[in-house]
Amino acid sequence: MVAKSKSAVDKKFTRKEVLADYRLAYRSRRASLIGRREVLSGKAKFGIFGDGKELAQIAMAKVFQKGDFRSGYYRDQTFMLAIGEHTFDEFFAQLFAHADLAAEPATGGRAMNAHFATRSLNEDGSWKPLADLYNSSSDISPTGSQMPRLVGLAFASKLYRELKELKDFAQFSHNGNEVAFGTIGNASCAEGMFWETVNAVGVLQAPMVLSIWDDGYGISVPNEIQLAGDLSDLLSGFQRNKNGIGGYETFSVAGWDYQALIETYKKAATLTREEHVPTIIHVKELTQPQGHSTSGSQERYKSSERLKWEEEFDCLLKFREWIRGQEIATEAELDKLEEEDRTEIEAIRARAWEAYKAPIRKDIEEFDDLLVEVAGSSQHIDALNAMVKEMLASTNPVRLDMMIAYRKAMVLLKDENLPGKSMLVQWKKKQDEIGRDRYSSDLYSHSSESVAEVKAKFSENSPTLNGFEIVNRGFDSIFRRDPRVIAFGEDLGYLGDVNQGFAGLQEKYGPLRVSDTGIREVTIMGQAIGLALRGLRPIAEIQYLDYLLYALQILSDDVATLRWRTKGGQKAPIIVRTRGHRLEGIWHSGSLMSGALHLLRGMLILVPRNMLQAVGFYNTLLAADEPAVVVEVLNGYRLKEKLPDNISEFTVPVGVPETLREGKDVTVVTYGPLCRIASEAADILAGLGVDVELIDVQSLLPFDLQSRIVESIKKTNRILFLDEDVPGGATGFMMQEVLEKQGGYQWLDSAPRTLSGKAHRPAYGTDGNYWSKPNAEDIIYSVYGMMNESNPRKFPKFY
Ligand SMILES: Cc1ncc(C[n+]2csc(CCOP(=O)(O)OP(=O)(O)O)c2C)c(N)n1
Ligand SMILES: [Mg+2]
Repeated sequence: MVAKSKSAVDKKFTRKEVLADYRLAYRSRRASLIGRREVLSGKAKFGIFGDGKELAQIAMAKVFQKGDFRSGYYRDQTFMLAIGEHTFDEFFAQLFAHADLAAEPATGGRAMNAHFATRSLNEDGSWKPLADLYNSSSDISPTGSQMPRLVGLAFASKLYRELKELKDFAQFSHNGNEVAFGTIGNASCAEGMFWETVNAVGVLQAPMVLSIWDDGYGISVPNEIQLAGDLSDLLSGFQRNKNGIGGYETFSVAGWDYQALIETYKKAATLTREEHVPTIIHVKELTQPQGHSTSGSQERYKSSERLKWEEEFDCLLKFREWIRGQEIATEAELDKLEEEDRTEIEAIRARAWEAYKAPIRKDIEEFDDLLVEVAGSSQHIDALNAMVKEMLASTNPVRLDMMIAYRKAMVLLKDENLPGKSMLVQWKKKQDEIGRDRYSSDLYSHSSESVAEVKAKFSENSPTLNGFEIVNRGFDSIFRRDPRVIAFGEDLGYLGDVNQGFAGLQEKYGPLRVSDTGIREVTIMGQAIGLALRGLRPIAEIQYLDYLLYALQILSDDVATLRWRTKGGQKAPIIVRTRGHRLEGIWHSGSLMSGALHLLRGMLILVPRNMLQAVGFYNTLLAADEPAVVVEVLNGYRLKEKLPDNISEFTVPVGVPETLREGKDVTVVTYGPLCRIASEAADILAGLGVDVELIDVQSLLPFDLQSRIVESIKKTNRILFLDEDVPGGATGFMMQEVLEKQGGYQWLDSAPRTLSGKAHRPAYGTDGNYWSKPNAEDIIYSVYGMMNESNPRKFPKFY
C-alpha cells in the first residue's frame, strides 16, 4: 500500500497539534545539533542522534498506547520524547554519562547515548503495572539485535488474548491489545536476524508494527551494497495473501510527508491492534543531516547531489513547507517558535551539564581537602599539593582523576607513618563501594540463591522411571501450577521434544503453551526474551547444546546484560533448556561450556547430572527471577531414576556442589555426564587403593557459593578438574574459582590437574568419541598418576 497525502488538511489536524509536533521535531533536531557539538568540544565521548528521522517518529508516537512496547535503536530519540518517556535533560545526561538513575533512568550512565529504556521494575525488583505504562525495551548497540525480542513482545499479546488462564494478569495486558513496535535502520535489514524475525512474526501472526527507517545508508555503505533490491520490493513476498491468511500488511511512505505518515501509522496500528495482523512500514526518503555519528563526516562518502537532495528533503523543512501551505502558521510565527525552542534546549543543555558536573566536583573537592590535610605533615607536601592543583584546574573533571591521584599519593606516602593515611584508605574504600554500585551492581538479582531448598522425598512407593519420564512429570506439574509458563522449540510441541520431555503436554495444555517453532534459534531466544519482558515465564529449547552457538550472541548481548545495563530496571527471566555433551559426532556431542560461561555472565548456567536434578533446578528457577541455561545430559533420558513424591515442590539450590562420594586421597571436581563416568572410575581406583572424593558442581554460574570444594582439598590435598570442554575451558574456570578465589592452592601437596576433551570437536563414532573425550581410563590414569607422584612406592607406575 502506498499512502499519499490528501490535498487538504484533514479535519483531524488541529493547529495546536501541528504546532506542537513541529516544535517537538525542531527541539529534537536542536538537541541533536547541540549533542554533536558537545562531543566535538570534548564534553562527551561519543554521540549518535535521531536527526532526519523526527517526523516518522512523531507519527509512530501518535498510535503508541499504554501497554505497548517499543524495541528499537539509537535513532529513536524523537519517539521517546514524544511519548514522554525521555526528556531533554535525560538526553543530555546520557550524552555526558551521568551515572545517576535520577538523572539518567534508562541505564544509570552505563550505556552510551541514545540507548533508551523505560523502567519495568520497582526498586524492590517487582513488576510495575506494564499494561498501564508506555514501555520501551532496553536498546543495545549490535545492529539488528533489537529484532529477536520483538517476536516475544508481540507473541505475548496473542497469549494474553487467547489463553483464558492468563486473564487474571491485568498488570501485564488488557486482553492482548498491546502492540510491539519495532524500529530498524535500512542497512541493519541486511542482518540475518531481521529476516528471521520477520518470518517468525509472520508465521505467528503476532501484533507487531515494524518501522524501517530508510536513509539509504548504513554508515558509509549505500543500499545497493546492503540489499538485493528496494526493501519494499524485497518484503512484498510477506504481504498477506488474498484470503487474508498469514504474512503482513505492508506499507511504504516518505519520511518527510507528515500527513501521509500519520495516516499510514493509524491504518497499520489499528489493523495490528485489533486483528493481530503484523504490519511493516517502510519509511523511505529519510535523511541523516549530521551523518552517522560523531565518529566521522558524511562528506567523505555521500556525493554532493545526495547531500543537496538531503537538504531539500529534510523532513523539518518539508514539514515547515506543509504548515505554510496549509496556512496553519506564518514564517514569522514559526521563526518565533524556533527561537524560543533554541533558547530552551540550550538552557537545558547547560543545566544538564551542571547537574552532571556538580557531584563530581564535590567528590573531587572532598578528596582534595583530605589530601591537603595529609600533605601538611608529609615530606612530599609539594608533590601532593601539585596533584591537588592539577585536579582543581581541570575543566572537564572526572572521578578517575582523583582515583589516579589517590594511588600516586599512596605510593609517595608509603614510607611515612602519617595518621591521615588511614582516612585516605577509608575514603578509597567508600569510593570503591560507590563505584561498584554505579558500574557493577545488578548483574544478577541473586533471587535464585535465596530459594529455600526442599529435598526430594522418596518412599517405598516411589516408582522407578526413565529419565525422560522424570522431566516430563516435572514439566507437567510446572504447567499445571503456573499459567505463566510457556514452552516452545523445535519439535517440542506435537512430538513433545526429541527426547519426549514434553510428550503429551501440548495435548494437555494446548498449542499456545507448548508449541513447535521453526528452526530459528536466534528468534526462539527472542520469543523467550519478549515474553519474559512482559511477565511470562518462557522455557525455550535449543535442541542440542551445540546449537547454543546460534543463540549465544543474542543471549550474551541482550539477556545477560539486561538487568545490569538498566541498573535493575528490566529483567527477562528466561529458561533456556538444552541437552548435550554426549551423543555422537561433531555437532551432537560438543560441550561448549566455556563459551557459555564466558559470554553469559549475567545468566545462570546449570549442569544437572540427571533428570531429577534438572527438575529441581526448574523448580528453583521458577521460584526466582533470573535467566538461566540448563544443560540436561543427553544420554540420561533412558537411564532409570526414582520419581520423587514431591516433584512439584522439591528444589535444587544453585551454587551448591554435591559430594557424590567421600574420599581422602584426591578430589575430583566435575559435572554433568562425567559424574557417572568418574564414579565408575572411582570404584576401580578404590580397588587400586586410591580413595576419591567426587564432587558434582551442578551449577557453574553461580559457582560453589559457600566454598565447599576447598574444604575437600583441605582433606585430600590433591585436585583434578574434569569435563568434556576444551583444554583450559570450563576446567580452567573451575580451577580459578577453587585455587584462586577459594584459596585452595594453600592446601595442595600435588600440582593441580585438569582433564578435559581435546581442543578439536568430538569425532564421530564410538572410537572417535573415545579419542576425543575423557573416559574412565583417562580418569583412572590421571588420578593414579597424582598418587604415584606423591608416593611411588605405594603407587608404582602401571608401566
Ligand atoms: C553487529 C554490528 N555490526 C556493526 C555495527 C556498527 N554499526 C553501527 S550502526 C551501523 C550502520 C547501521 O545502519 P542502518 O541500519 O541503516 O541505521 P542508520 O544508522 O542509518 O539509522 C553499523 C555498521 C554494529 N553496531 N553492530
Ligand atoms: Mg540507514
